[in-house]
Amino acid sequence: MADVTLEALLQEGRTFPPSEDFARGALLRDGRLYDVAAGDPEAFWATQAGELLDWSEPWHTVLEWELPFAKWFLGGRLNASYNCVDRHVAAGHGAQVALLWEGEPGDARQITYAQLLDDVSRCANALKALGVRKGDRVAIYLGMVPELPVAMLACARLGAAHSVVFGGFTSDSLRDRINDAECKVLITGDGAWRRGNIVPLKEIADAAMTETPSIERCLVLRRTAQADVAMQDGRDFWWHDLVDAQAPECPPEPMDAEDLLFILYTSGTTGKPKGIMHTTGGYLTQVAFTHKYVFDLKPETDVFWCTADCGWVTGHSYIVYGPLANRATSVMYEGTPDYPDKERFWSIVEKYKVTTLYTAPTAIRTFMKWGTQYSDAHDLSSLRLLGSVGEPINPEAWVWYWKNIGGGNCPVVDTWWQTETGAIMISPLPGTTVAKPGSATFPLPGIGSDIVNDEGVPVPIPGGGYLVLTQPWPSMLRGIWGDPDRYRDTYWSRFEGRYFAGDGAKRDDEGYFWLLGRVDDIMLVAGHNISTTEVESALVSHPAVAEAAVVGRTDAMTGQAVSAFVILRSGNEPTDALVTELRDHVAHHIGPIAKPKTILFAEDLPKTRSGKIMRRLLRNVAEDETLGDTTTLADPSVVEGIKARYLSTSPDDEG
Ligand code: 6R9
Repeated sequence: MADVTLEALLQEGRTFPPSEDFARGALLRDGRLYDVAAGDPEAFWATQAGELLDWSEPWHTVLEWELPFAKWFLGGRLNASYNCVDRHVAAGHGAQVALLWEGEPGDARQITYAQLLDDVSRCANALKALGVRKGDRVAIYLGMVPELPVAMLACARLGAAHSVVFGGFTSDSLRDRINDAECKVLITGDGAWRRGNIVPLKEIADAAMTETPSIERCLVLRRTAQADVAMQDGRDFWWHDLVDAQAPECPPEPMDAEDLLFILYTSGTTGKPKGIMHTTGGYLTQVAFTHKYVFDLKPETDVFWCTADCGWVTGHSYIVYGPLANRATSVMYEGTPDYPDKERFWSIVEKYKVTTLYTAPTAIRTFMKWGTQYSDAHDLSSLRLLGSVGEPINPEAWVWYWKNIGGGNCPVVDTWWQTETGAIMISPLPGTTVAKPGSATFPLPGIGSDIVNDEGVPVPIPGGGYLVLTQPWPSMLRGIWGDPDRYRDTYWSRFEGRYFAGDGAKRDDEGYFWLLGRVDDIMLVAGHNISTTEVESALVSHPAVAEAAVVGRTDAMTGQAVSAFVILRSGNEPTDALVTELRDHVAHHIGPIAKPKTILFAEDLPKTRSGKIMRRLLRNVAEDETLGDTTTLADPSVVEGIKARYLSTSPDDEG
């Protein structure tokens, strides 16, 4: 996909060095760590593992690399729950708040490290009583309540791998994930709050459990206190009966560095979900390292808020394991940004004096669409650092975030990584990197990456192609549960000896990395590769546009033509004149080749439950095909609505 037009694509000239104030106080004030790591990556990671974690047994070998299978810190023993909780209490920090939990209907709980140790130990004892042993798998299907991280850490304490299933998934998805990993116990709740309504978790879990032969016991948390929750005798136990009755001491099981810590399913665009495996020592090392240095963490003064759900990898790594390993104080929020009102996020920032906010482009674009009145109404001056993850962030959204949320003085870290990478891989270091809006900047110290062409040959700077990772990293996936061949085929067969991430990327003339979206989404127009990200970013740079998704649709003249779906910022009208203006705007910013042939204004875009735009379905709409699998959508009605509008609007077919 290396292509001359890439050079002509969106030019982002703005640069943002860290403010002097921020740089002065930052943990890393220069780029020395890059050189240290590049000189000897294994020694670098060994230093981090030793500095950031407590080991009950030292490792004898840092890395064993039998492509594509890596083992880190061989011979080393440690326990993740001990590292996230016990050692902080032992060091005298028991009274520090670990979780500032904000419940959806407005209730709140503060959980100190000492309390967390009690809770995790009791929960671990309860799991033991239910028959959970080292090496077992436990499924967790809960909303965003403190008992979710407690349950994860309780599994880790016993050496049982958890498999967290996002609380918005259906009973079929839950069933398939339980069966794939043959989980022995399911932890769920009576219900979860969602925009003032109750999601009946136990009912959904019951439906799943009719076809999950491996499940022996089910632990049920009371959260919503609905009247009739069916409990099956001998199988189902209430959390408040069983967990609360346990002793608050439970010795952590010493685990081998390479013992499985968790399985997390990622659906990708097609096929059966993949059970991504992460192990204990390497994963914990890299999440602790990245959480500390990418977010410049000061455990004494920072209040860290990652807005993801624990059902995704971002929640695993930056709500649970990274922050707790680093003894951070974190906000955990049960609800959504728009309930009970559109000020919810900003009142939480103000209430808890959040210093570090880590959220997703989909949320930022939604805030842009709403306008600044909601954030303006709150004191956000506690913020000192902002982060983004999940999709490429359009330069305009980056600048909006920096200006309106960060007040123009917080660095923004755009962090690229995946469920498979376990932890952040490409990101600025906020005290030293000069940021460019829309660029994730550079691979972190200790990370090897490159951009290659179709033949796997590195593309010189500047230039674009496929993003690959060139050397093993501690938190890399150890495989796909039950399917080593699929692991090799999916990630290691496209380019020999290198990990293929599935994303397109380019480097500008200063070597900055720009992520261009999934390669499956790249369009081919009149022989030119055009990235969805760049056309979308050009559209979003127009003041009327909040969000855009573009796809290629078959075209007799050019092979494919660009089809755009656009969401306007509030206060703008969807007129024909605006269509013309937007097409010209793209032509002006990128070039005539990228000019959308059709533009449809929409109220919303089809997104996965974790907020990523699903272009595959928009392609179905644009091609007038029947819609493909919509089960991973957050709201399937959105794409049906777009389809109806698309069919009733005759596409504008002049060139
Ligand atoms: C952490 C997470 C991974 C895919 C990844 C890429 C996209 C994530 C990004 C980004 C551009 C960023 N992605 N962060 N693209 N810039 N900062 O999201 O994991 O759900 O497995 O998704 O998300 O396409 O390959 P996961």
